[in-house]
Amino acid sequence: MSYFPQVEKIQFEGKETKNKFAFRHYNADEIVLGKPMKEHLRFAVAYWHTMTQDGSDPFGMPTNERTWIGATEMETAKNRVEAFFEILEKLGAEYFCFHDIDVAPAGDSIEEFMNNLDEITDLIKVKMDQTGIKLLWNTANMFSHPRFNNGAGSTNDPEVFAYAAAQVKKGLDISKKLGGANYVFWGGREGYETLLNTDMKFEQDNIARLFKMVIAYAEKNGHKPQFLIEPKPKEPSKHQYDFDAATTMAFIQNYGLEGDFKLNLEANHATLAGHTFEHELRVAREYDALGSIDANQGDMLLGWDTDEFPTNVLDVTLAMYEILQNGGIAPGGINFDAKVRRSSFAMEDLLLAHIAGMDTFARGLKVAAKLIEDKFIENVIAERYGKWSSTDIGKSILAGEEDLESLSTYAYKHGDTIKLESSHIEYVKSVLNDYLF
Ligand code: XUL
Ligand code: CO
Repeated sequence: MSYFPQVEKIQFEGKETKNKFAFRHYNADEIVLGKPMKEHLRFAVAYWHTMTQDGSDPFGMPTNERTWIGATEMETAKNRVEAFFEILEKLGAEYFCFHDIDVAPAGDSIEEFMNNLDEITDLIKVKMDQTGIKLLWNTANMFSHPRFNNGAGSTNDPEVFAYAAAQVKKGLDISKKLGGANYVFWGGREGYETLLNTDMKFEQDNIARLFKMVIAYAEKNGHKPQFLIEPKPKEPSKHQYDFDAATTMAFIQNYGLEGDFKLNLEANHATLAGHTFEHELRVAREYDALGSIDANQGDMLLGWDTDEFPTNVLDVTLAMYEILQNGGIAPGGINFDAKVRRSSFAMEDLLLAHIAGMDTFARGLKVAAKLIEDKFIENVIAERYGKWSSTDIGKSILAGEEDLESLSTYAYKHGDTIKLESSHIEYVKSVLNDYLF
């Protein structure tokens, strides 16, 4: 049975097409910088927003029309697997991501939950084998259930810590069964409400303790995906420990988790932290820790995580520039951690929204590739720092031949005749616009 009988596999038809179920820019096999677009972009669909989001918000009831709701929770879960793979295949998206509770009902006990997970992930495996679609990452939802209201790894209750460990162990077993390339930790409630009752050091030590158990188990289990931490500064916690890329790298280094752990960076989380997305990607890249991305966009007029589908070509271009400069995103990918707006409630909006996101990333990729081919940004930067290589004083500072005294002597001699160069930022931005339009 088909959930989208009116839609065939989405094809690339180019910018002029009037067919809304067509790609206007994403052409999977088109070569960009020596590689097919699909290998650069490694698109993934997120189970939670696509299959379980119902369109409700704090002020209103569900709006989404979803034809996979069955008579029981298990029936719905099974229908969702069918529908999800139809969406992946029709979009030509080769990867997917999910939380444990997205795919299987929690049941009435931990045992029932785990059994449900086994049954549904067996079904998912059959679909993966049939279609060749791969698991980019899975994760354990350790933030929705009331037991986690004081955190999971950072909880004040060791029994909750044990429950979290059981969920992660299961997540790793599922990752092994499905050949997951990465495994994500987003610390939804790994943070605090008030320092009046919080031992911050103890909580962070315990998160690291859980992560070390994870590494040990993965090694023993014979399946070690790339572990990724997904930073976010707030929401649902008032303050989350993995605030942004730099804070999370400090955590990773502080606890000696480098290499095993990299970052999964999300655009809307970057903006919530007061950064651009490209800033977060650059920070990760400089630590050799750019693992994967959650593609979406926030609304600059709102202060929360709106998880919109990415449609801003400038932002995506600058993100793709970082990804290309990183040598690509594999074994990570571009996961649409994005949901349709409440008023886009039709089934077909799930396809249209992903087409919009994929087309935007295709455009961003093409523009970023052109910027690299033309060495546009490279030249701007080389020129801005040019004096470090064109002057004797620049060269000798970099060669380690100077100290405070010698530089002080130099400054006394030349300090009043420094000739500054303008950065011409407006000109640079205007030329960048020529690349976009
Ligand atoms: C929440 C968020 C999560 C993670 C996975 O803001 O981004 O969906 O991506 O837990
Ligand atoms: Co995310």
